[in-house]
Amino acid sequence: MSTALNLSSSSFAANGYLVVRGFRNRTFCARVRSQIEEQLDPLLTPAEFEADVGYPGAPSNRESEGGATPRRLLSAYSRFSRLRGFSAAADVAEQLQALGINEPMLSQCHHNCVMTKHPGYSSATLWHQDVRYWSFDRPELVSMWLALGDETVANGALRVIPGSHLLSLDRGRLDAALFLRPEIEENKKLIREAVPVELEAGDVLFFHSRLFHAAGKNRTGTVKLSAVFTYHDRENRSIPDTRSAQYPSIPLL
Ligand SMILES: O=C(O)CCC(=O)C(=O)O
Repeated sequence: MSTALNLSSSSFAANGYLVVRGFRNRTFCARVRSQIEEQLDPLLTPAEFEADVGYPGAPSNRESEGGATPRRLLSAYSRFSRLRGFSAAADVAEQLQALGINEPMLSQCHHNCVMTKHPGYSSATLWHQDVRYWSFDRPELVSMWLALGDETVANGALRVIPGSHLLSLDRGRLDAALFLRPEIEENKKLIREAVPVELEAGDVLFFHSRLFHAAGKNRTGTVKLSAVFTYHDRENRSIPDTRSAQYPSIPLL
């Protein structure tokens, strides 16, 4: 169990993200990685492939070179016992409460995955807000990103635009898939404010569902593994008949 909580919510409220260093130790991360590695070769399902998302740098289809590269191992809560324990742990609940999620519920519908950013065929993720495809009463969810190894710009660490969760942008600044249109002058200015979030194994990034973020390809020779879970308040319900309501959420308290 970690004691590395950061219970100050003011920087999260202003910036839309918070890094808590050393939330878990390297031994824990190594144990989680070994559970994950057992499911990477041969690849166990459910999984999402780089070829499925069509992001820049992704193989064009599953049959092309690199087309079998996984992007995420899905349903992490139910398939990895160590991540199940971690994602619903008391200190996670306490940290989420400090960030304004009073009665945290883990969504099984969104994230709930291990991101597997492979060398060679990983893609870049353009600037987006996660909540764009999610359906809740209020767009106020928090995701928790656990680095299972070191995350650097070279292996595709996340970049975030501090404070962008507070912006309300005209629809015209986003493309058809709701990514920021990089050719627009105002967007160029916004993107210049971005900062990389470099993490060491065991560090955790909490980020608001409206925070604009992006990530590059993995340009190193080693796969980058990160576990990601999303939480909402019990009072912030998913809209019936949407993808967000497909599976029940898990109460942490
Ligand atoms: O690691 C990446 O490529 C970015 C992932 C991401 O932003 C997301 O899944 O929302």
